[in-house]
Amino acid sequence: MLFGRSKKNPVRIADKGVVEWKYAACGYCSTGCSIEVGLNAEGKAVASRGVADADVNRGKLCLKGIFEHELFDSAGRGLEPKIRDQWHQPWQPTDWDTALDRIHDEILRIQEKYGRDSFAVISTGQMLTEEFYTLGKLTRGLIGTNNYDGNTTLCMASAVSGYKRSFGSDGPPGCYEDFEHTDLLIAWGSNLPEQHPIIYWRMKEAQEKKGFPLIVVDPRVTMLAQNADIHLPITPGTDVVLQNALMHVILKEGLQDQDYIDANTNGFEDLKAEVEKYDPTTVAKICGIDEDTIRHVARRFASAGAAMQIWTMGINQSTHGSDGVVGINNLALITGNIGKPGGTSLSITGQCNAMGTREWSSCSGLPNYRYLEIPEHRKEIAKFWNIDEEFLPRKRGMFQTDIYHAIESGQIKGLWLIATNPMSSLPNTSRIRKAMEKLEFCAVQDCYEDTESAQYAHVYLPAGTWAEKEGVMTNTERRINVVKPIAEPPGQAKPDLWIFNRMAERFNREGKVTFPEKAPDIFLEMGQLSVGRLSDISGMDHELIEKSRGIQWPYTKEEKDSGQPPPRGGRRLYTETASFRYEDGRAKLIPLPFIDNNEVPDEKFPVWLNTGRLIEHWHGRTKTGKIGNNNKYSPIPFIEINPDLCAEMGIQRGEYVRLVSRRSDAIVMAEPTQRVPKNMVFLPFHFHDCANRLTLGLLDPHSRQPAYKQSAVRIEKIADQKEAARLSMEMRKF
Ligand SMILES: Nc1nc2c(c(=O)[nH]1)N[C@H]1C(S)=C(S)[C@@H](COP(=O)(O)OP(=O)(O)OC[C@H]3O[C@@H](n4cnc5c(=O)[nH]c(N)nc54)[C@H](O)[C@@H]3O)O[C@H]1N2
Ligand SMILES: Nc1nc2c(c(=O)[nH]1)N[C@H]1C(S)=C(S)[C@@H](COP(=O)(O)OP(=O)(O)OC[C@H]3O[C@@H](n4cnc5c(=O)[nH]c(N)nc54)[C@H](O)[C@@H]3O)O[C@H]1N2
Ligand code: SF4
Ligand SMILES: [Mo]
Repeated sequence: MLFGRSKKNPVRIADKGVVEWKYAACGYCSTGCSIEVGLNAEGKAVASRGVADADVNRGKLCLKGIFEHELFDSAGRGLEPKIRDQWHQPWQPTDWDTALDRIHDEILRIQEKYGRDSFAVISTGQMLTEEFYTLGKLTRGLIGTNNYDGNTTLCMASAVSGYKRSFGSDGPPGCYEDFEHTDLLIAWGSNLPEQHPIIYWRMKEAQEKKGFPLIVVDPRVTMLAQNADIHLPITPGTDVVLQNALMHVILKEGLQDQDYIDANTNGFEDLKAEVEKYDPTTVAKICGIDEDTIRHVARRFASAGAAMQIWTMGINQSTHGSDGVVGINNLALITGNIGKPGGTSLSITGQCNAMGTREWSSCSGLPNYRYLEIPEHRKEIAKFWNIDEEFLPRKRGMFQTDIYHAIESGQIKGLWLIATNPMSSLPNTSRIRKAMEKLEFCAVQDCYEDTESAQYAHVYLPAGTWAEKEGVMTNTERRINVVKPIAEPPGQAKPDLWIFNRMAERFNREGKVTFPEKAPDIFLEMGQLSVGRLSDISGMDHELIEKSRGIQWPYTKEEKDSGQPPPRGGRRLYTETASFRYEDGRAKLIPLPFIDNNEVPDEKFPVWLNTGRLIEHWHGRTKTGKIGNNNKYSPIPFIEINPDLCAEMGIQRGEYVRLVSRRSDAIVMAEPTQRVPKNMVFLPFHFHDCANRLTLGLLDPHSRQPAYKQSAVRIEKIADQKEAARLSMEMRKF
C-alpha cells in the first residue's frame, strides 16, 4: 500500500537550462550565505542555489537569496545618469562626465561658500568593502568633509558604541559555531527566523543536538519567541532595567565568576552599587516581567556552563540602545562568558556589509578601527594615503541623524546619498522631507531610480548592485566572503567603485593619491593597513577567500606563511586573559542608571507602535517589491493587531484603519493576531510613506541611533473603505 508522499506526483523542479554556476555571497542580510547563480546558454541569470561546502549556510538559502538573480533585470533600475537644476523639475538624461562634473563643482562651490563641512556624504552597509575603503579615501583624503556617515547609524551604531565602551573596540567576539557549544541562549529583540533565517537554522540545528534552553526577550510573540523555552514579553524600551535586575540577583546570590571579573575587568564595585537599586520586585513593575521569572532566568544564566547572548534591533533601536548593549556585555563579563566556546555576546548584524563599513569606510574614524582622535592613527593614514596630516579632522563629525538636523538649521547645504534611502528609512519623514527640500544640492547614487529620496536629487547616478560588481563583504561572525561579477550593470549603470574612482580623478588632478582600479588590488592595499591590528586580514586575498567560502578575520600573513589554514568558522576574540582593547587589557563594567525618556502610550495615543521587518521584504522594498515571489506574500501595508482590541473597536480582518501619531497618519490593513498584546500594534516598515510618517525616533545619547520601536499611536476606523484602499495603493507605488 502506498502512503502519503509516495502516492502523489513527485515535485518537479523546472529545468532552467543552466550551463554554468557562478559564485557570490548573498547581498541581502548579514548572515553571509554563499550563493551560486546559474546562467543559461545565453548568459542570462536564471537560478540561485546555496553552496553546499560553505560553512555558513551549508547549501541552504532563504526566501530572499533564492530569488536574488531576479534583481538583475528588475523594474525601476537606473539606466542612465540624470540631471536637473531644481529638485522639482523634470529629469534630463545626461552623460557620466556631465553628471560627475556637476557633483564635483557643487561640492567645491558649497565648501568654498559655507566651509568644508557644509557638504555631507551619507553611505550605507550595502556596498562592497573595497568600495567603502575607496569612498573613505576620497571623502576623508580629498573632499575633506567631516560630516561623513552611514545608514549604519540607523542600524548598528548602538552595538558599535556598546562594544567600544565595554571592550575598548568594536568587533563582535563570537561566531555561529558558538551555538554548538552553548548551554543557554538569550536572544534580546531579535527575530532570527525572519531576519536571519540561516543563522536561525544553524541555531536550531545546534539546539536540537544539544538541547540548550532558549530565552527570548521581545514584546511580540515572534516566530523565535514561539520556539522559546521562556518568552519574556518585555515592556518596550526597558531592557536595561531587566538587565540590571538580572545582575542584581546574580550578585546578591554570589553567582558571579569572581576570578574572571578580578582578572579581566575594571569597575566592578561601581556596577555592584548601581544594580543594588534594581531589586526584582520593584523592577517587575517597570519592565513587565514578574519577579520570580527574573530570579529564575538570572540563576539559569549564571549557572550555565557557557551562556550566550545575541541581540538585534530590539536593543539597538532604543534611547537606551548603547546602554542595552553594555548591559548585555556586563552580564557576559560578570559570568565569564566572553571569548570561550558557547560563551559570548554576539551582536547579530543587519545589512550584508554593515561590518565592512564599520571596519573600512572611515565613516566614524579611519580605516580598520582607527580613530581620528588618536594622533598616531592620523599620521599613519596620512602617510599611507600621501595626504597632509593636517587635512584630517581631529575628531569625528556628525552622525547621519544629526546631519539631518544640521540641514534643517542651514549648517549643511549639500548632500551625496549613496545606497541608502532616508526618505523611507529615517524616522518622522515629514521632518526629513522638509530638510531634503532645503538642500542647495543633492546627489543620489542608487541602483534604482524610483526611490523616495531620488525625488529630491539634482543629480542621479545609476549604480550596479550586488553581483554586477566585485569585492568582499564581512558577515556577523567577522567572516569575509567575496562577490564575483555575474552580470553587467544594466544600460549605462556603473559599479559604485567605478563611480568613486572617476570622482576621485576630479579631486586628485595632480595624482598625489593613488586609487587602484580593481577590487582585488584594493583588498591587498587594505591588507597592508591591517597588519598587527585587531582586524588583521593580511593573510587573505580574493582567491583564497573564494576557495575557503569565506575567511574569518583575523587571519595574518604569518599564519598563512606558517601553513595555518584560514579560519572558516570557530574563531573568537578576547580568548586570552586581559586581552581587551583598553590600554590595560581589561574590559569595563559600566553602571547603567535608567531614565525613562521615551514616548509612551497615553490617553490620546493609547497604543504602542512597534516597527520592524518581514522575512519576504527588504527595507524600503526597492529590491523585494520588484520580485514577484517576494512581494506576493505582503504587497499591502498592514499592522499586526490583537484580536481583543479588534473586537472592542469593531475592526474586521482585512479592514483598512488609520494610525495617527503626534507626527502624522498612515493607512494600513488590520491583520488580527495574538503575536502582539492588546496595547501594541506592529507595523512592518517596508512600505512607502507609511511607518516612518508615524515614528518619533528619539536618539540614543551615545550612538545617535533612533528609537524606531517606541512610539505611541491611536487607531481610527475608516468609513470609506474604497477610498482607504485607493490611498493604500498610493503607498504601494514604490
Ligand atoms: N527579511 C529581512 N531580513 C533582514 C532585513 C530586512 O529588511 N528583511 N534587514 C536586515 C537588517 S538591516 C537588520 S538591522 C536586521 C534586523 O533584525 P531584527 O532586529 O531581528 O528585526 P526587527 O523586526 O527590526 O526587530 C526585532 C524585534 O525587536 C522587537 N522589539 C521591539 N521593541 C523592543 C524592546 O523594547 N525590547 C526588545 N527586547 N525587543 C523589542 C520587535 O518586536 C521585533 O520582533 O535584519 C536584517 N535582516
Ligand atoms: N520604522 C523603522 N525604520 C527603520 C528601521 C526599523 O526597524 N523601523 N530599521 C532601520 C535600519 S536597521 C536600517 S539598516 C535602515 C535601512 O535604511 P536604508 O539604507 O534607507 O534602506 P534600503 O531600502 O535598503 O536602502 C538602500 C538603498 O540602496 C540601494 N542599493 C542597494 N544596493 C546598492 C548598491 O550596490 N549600490 C548602490 N549605489 N545602491 C544600492 C537600494 O536600491 C536602496 O534604495 O532602515 C532603518 N529604518
Ligand atoms: S539568510 Fe541572509 S544571507 Fe542568507 S540567503 Fe537569506 S538574506 Fe541571504
Ligand atoms: Mo539594519
